[in-house]
Amino acid sequence: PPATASGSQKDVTAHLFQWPWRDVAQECRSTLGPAGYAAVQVTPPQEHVELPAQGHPWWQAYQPVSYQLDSRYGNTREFAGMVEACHRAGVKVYVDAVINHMSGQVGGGTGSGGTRFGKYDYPGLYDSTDFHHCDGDGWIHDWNNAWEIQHCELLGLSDLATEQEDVRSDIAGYLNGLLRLGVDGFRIDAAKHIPAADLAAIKAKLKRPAYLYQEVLGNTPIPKADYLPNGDVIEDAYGQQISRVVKSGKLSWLDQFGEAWGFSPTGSAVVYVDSHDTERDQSGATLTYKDGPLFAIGNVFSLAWPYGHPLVLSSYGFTSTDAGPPGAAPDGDLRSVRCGGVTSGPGGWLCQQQDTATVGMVGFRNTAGTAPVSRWWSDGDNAIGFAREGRGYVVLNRESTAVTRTFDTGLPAGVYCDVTRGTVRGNRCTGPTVTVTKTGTLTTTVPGLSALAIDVRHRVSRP
Ligand code: LAG
Ligand code: CA
Repeated sequence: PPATASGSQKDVTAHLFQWPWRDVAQECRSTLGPAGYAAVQVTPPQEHVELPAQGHPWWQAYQPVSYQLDSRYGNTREFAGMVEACHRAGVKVYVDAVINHMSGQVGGGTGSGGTRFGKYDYPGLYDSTDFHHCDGDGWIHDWNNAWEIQHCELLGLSDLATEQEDVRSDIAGYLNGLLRLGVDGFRIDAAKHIPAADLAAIKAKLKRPAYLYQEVLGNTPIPKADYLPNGDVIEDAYGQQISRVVKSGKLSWLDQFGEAWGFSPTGSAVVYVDSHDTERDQSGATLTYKDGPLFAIGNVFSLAWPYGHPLVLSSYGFTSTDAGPPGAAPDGDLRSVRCGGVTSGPGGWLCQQQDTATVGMVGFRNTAGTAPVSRWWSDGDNAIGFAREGRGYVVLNRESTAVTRTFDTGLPAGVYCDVTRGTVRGNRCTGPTVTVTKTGTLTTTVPGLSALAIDVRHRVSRP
């Protein structure tokens, strides 16, 4: 990521799950740019299947029909306008690239751009010879077999023969078209299902530099490390562990959170508390918006802690895991996003990227830059505090009762805005402030199930 004027880094990406391009453009201008997000991750933009009988589920987007940018999220012109608007706002655009497979529609169908297709037949693009055909039903069955995982069908989705030169060229053609429109990078969907060498060959065909982060879930039988020569990897263990610790462990365990936990190298890891997939995981293991203050604690920790490049999920309320985005017309067309959803029931658009604490912590992270963690304190249980030396200080209290104490922040004296509750406008904090003394101490009370964070760019007065 690029260095900012102060030498700190911007490295938070907002994933605007299922947002139409015009709304992403507006969000780049109004929130993402001003808040200091580095990038936005958008929904797969290619033509996709249409499944009216299933109520136009969100996952239509993960079944490509062609590489035309003609989807329920918008057309090529709207996509290009979005990239331009985001760039003007200083926000990069990362595309979720579905290149392991095409559709899983055995009977074929008509795509969002009007293309008629069969499961192994995409006119003018792919025919049956461009796909893998495994024995039996063709699906992946043995999840301990690396060959099967990469050469058979994930969920019955027709699996592209990425070892073939013509298939590689068609995929690279799609990605190059996006790069020509100004796209800055790609989330490689289902990367684990594509041999790392095939991805390397596709990457070698790209005509402009592109940032890649590859979705390689787990480490067996296919190690994430195999993919590091191509770019970054999604470290899915991060969200699992942060969820486990916050839900049922102790925050005091987090003092070495990162590589010491067996995670990928910090500079190569993309991390999240939850993703569009894990927020739908029915086991209840994942911290999601449904967890309220516990989610907020995991989220604040994640943005304060210098491991990996965080992805902030912006999603919508749902009861059915298949439910498409809010307010869609019966034909699947999307209306523009209106924030302000509630966290129960279908609920509407949640717009988590606008939450005061999230915006505040994006600023905190940018301000902290590469400053190391220091001055770690814990109550040995579920309350912790730590500095990003000389740049910021954060307290997380997952106990049910308040913590009152004098924290050693090491920060310059002054009055600071608690960026988890307020924003600085002019020289005033819209939320509560706290005072750091000239010895760098802060005496305060942090209520149960809450957080406090201060940083040197949000100091509202000096002594
Ligand atoms: C991913 N990463 O590797 C995405 O993050 C994940 O959301 C995608 O699954 C998956 N890979 C394939 O790109 C999603 C849904 C699936 C859905 C799939 C294809 O989570 O539920 O499968 O997209 O649309 C659906 C049905 C399956 C069916 C399949 C094929 O749910 O029951 O077998 O379609 O017809
Ligand atoms: Ca494959």
